[in-house]
Amino acid sequence: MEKRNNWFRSSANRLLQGKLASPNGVVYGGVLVALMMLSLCAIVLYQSRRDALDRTAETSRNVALIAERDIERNFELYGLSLQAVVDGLHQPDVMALPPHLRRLVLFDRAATAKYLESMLVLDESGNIVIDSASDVPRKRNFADRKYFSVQRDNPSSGLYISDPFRSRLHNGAPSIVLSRRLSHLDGSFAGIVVIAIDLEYFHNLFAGLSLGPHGSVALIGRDGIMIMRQPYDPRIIGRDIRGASTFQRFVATQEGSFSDTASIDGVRRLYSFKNFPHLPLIIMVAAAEQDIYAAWRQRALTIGALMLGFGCGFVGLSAVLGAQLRRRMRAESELQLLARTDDLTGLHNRRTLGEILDAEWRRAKRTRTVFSLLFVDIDRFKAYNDTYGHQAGDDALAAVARCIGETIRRPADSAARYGGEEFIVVLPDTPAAGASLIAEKIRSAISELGIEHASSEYGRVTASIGAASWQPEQNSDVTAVIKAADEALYNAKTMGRNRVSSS
Ligand code: GH3
Ligand code: MG
Ligand code: MG
Repeated sequence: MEKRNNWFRSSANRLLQGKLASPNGVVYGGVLVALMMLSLCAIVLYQSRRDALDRTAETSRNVALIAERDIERNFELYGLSLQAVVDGLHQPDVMALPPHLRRLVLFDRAATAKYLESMLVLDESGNIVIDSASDVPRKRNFADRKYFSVQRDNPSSGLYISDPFRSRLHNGAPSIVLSRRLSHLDGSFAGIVVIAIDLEYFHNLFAGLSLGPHGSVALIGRDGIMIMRQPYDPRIIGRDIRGASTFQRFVATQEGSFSDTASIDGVRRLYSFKNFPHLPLIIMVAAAEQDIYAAWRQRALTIGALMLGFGCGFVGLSAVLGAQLRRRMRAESELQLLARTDDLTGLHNRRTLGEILDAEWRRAKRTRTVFSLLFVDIDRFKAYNDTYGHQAGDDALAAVARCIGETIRRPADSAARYGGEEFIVVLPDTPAAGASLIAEKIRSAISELGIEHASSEYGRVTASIGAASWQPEQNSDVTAVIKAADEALYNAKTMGRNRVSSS
């Protein structure tokens, strides 16, 4: 468990230091956070758009329900009044009454209701025989009306609601008629009783409803005839919309909601409809999608623009932070490199040499491998300085250092300036023979530089090299190896310089 925790902690640290703390990590992190904020904003806006739709659907359903109840209650009352007339006509006592009393008995106060144009009794030929408006029936014949022929030809029509028509008795006002059949005792047709209702009733009922600038509400017969529609257009009243795709869906189920484009004005709306439970009518309330989403769109634009600006700002800030971090890291690594290298030669400095020796020494001991070290000292360098000047001495030092660096090729090998004109080459995992070989290569490479040195017995800049190795079976430490290499170097010097000597 502890091991697992450690693993987790070190992975997290690696991730933090390696990825998130890197300049690119900061930028990617910023982009990720901005994207997450934008996605969250998009989800919230999408949800509020759906809420707007749901709320509208619910409001439409409620409006449809209330309109339906109002219409159905009124029609129930009209139906009862018609039934009362039918019943009264079967009473010989009532029929024996003088016309004005008979009128009072047959047509109660319902006949004076607002929007109720007239109540009439028609005989089997379609002539008015009893008129709610006057004791002397107006001389009109309605045998040509569809509601008359329907009742005449179908004994079982019951309460029949006509299609809208222009009333002859009321100066062409748009009306509908509710009718009931009168039968003789033998069941044969005796005429009809009708109530004519001014369509103004529906017009006023719908006009009071607030459905948005492009909303609409309509009352449609189940046979597809438009009875009333808001926004009101007299040309639409009585139109047959049986072929419209929306109507097909109205009759498919008792009630429901769906989105569709209206065949009448081409506006896309959310339709809520309900078939009347007791009448062959359908009420439809439709809200235009442009109205439903108008407020939402405004809000979405404002919030979306703000969030986008905020997200872009966040990404920009991350980019600036990332760039700053990159600059700092570069400066840090440059500083680190400076602290580790020797100014003049570009090789490792003495401090770094200490670290390298320490690490390689421990590794050699752990893996029990041979470890070699070369001590390089330029010959007669004091004389060189004296002859050619300090600046020339510096240049020669740098050239020799470059030469040493280029001669050691293995990545594990490293060279450092030990001090003055002395260098140490560390050769891990290299036996004495190999070390001597490399030392000889360095020596000849320095000599081949051909830097003139008049005060030297060789006439050119040369170096002496002392090599020492550590065997795993030896029980000594790194300073002993350095000392051995130094002694070997001393030997090389005493043996005539420009040579390699091994301890
Ligand atoms: P030997 O062959 O015995 O090594 O003779 P040497 O003159 O090289 O010996 P010594 O160690 O006495 O002299 C080293 C000289 O190297 C002293 C100094 O003039 C020169 N020197 C040391 N460091 C620098 C440096 O950074 N720049 C220059 N130009 N000269 C340096
Ligand atoms: Mg020296
Ligand atoms: Mg020297």
